[in-house]
Amino acid sequence: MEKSLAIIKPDAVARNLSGDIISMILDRDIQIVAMKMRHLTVEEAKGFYIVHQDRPFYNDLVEFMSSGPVITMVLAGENVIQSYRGLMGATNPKDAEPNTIRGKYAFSIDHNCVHGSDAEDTAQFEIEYLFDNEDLCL
Ligand code: IDP
Ligand code: MG
Repeated sequence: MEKSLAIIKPDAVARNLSGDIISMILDRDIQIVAMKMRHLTVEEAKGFYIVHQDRPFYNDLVEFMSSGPVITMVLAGENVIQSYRGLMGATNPKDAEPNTIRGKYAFSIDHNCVHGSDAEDTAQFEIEYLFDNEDLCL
């Protein structure tokens, strides 16, 4: 079973969108096998987004992701990485379909409500970064 790491970002948690976002995930027949609410430190957010360290938006992204509580989840299912990315919608909500999470709720590219792993190797890094193996209910 493929796994992906999902985050409900601080903007969506603060706007009380977590319940609907979780429903949208479960309605897609994606399984949630671990879930934890947490407030990432700046250092934790920096490490999580280390692949983007040379991008111009890195510091803003780190500041945003550590600005308030997030909900972190491990998703499981067949082809879950691509199916959850499809459900999230495009990075820039202006390009996201209306029935996607970002299309429905996000206001801007830097406050876009959700994160999802983009490949098997990044999923493995992100899951191990935020969860212990025994946290997963497989
Ligand atoms: P993704 O979240 O759709 O995988 P990535 O390219 O991996 O998109 O970028 C990670 C996050 O960085 C995005 O979700 C978004 O919040 C932020 N980001 C990406 N590109 C930009 C940009 O051009 N300006 C500001 N923030 C950006
Ligand atoms: Mg990404």
